[in-house]
Amino acid sequence: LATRDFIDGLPKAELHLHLEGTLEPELKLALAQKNGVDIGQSTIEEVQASYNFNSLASFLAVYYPAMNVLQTEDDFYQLALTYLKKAHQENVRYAELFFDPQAHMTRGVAFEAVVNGFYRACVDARAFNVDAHLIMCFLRDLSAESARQLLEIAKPYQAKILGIGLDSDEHHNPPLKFLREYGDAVAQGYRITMHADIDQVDSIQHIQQALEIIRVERLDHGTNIVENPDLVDWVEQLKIGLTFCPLSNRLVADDMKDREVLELIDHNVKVSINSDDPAYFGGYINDNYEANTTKNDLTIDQVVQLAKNSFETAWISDFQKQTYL
Ligand code: ES4
Ligand code: ZN
Repeated sequence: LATRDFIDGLPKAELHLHLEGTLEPELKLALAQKNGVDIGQSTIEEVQASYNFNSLASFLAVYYPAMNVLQTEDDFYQLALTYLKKAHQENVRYAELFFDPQAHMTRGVAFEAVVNGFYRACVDARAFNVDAHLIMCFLRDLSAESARQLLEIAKPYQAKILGIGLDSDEHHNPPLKFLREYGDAVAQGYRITMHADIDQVDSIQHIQQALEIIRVERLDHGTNIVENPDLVDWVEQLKIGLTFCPLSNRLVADDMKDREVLELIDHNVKVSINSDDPAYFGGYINDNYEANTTKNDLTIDQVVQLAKNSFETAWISDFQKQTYL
């Protein structure tokens, strides 16, 4: 069995983390006070008591309003740099980080404040040897038109953004809703991934659209792909990464998906362990590794394989991969 000490010391890549999901109660309260934003809570205990969810919808209902405390470029910088220091402590050497510009622009924050603040933190993290990059997500419950406008607005900033993702409420918002925008993103040179949240309505159809039609390079969550052996073969053959988030699944879907992950490891699928929204789901990357290791009695070899998978499915050159593996 791999111990917590072993997990802590292992070099890892983080591939599924929402920067807005790293907003800890302390920083949330400090920014609320600084910016004069009423969040309805005034103590850490009150904020923690509001983290009370049992579904994706109930989580998102707490998550988006909390973002009101983020107002200036420096706020975004501070949020991301605080996370990146934590990542460094946990031996994360490489990170691809989601952010949701539309969640900020719809409340009057300029795109450039968001991207410049987050990007500056990624640059500064190089000083402590974390190589971090940004993945810009479309909110899938907003229109395809809104996503297309976001791609336009992002054009002058494209050098600061590595890839495109898709998140928020999946119900009635299938991958094909964004077929054209994903095509445009690829044509512009972005890498592409998207969420396929577990146990959503039409989950397997969504995974199939994402893989066969949109042709994503990774799939975020997506572990219930085990229901369909043909799709498992597809991701194994094409070495498509699945970014699994145990603590998130346990809280939002009441199921850590431990058996599914064992099955994927056995099928040589490049599944990795990640944090999703660590300030909300009770732990950062090493807590996620530990939770799944304990649940599945993972051996050292299996844990090493999961960490290797994180680098192998990162959007870096083979040369850079060899420096980590
Ligand atoms: C998310 Cl758990 C989850 N699902 C979908 N979208 C998200 N954005 C942040 N966390
Ligand atoms: Zn996510």
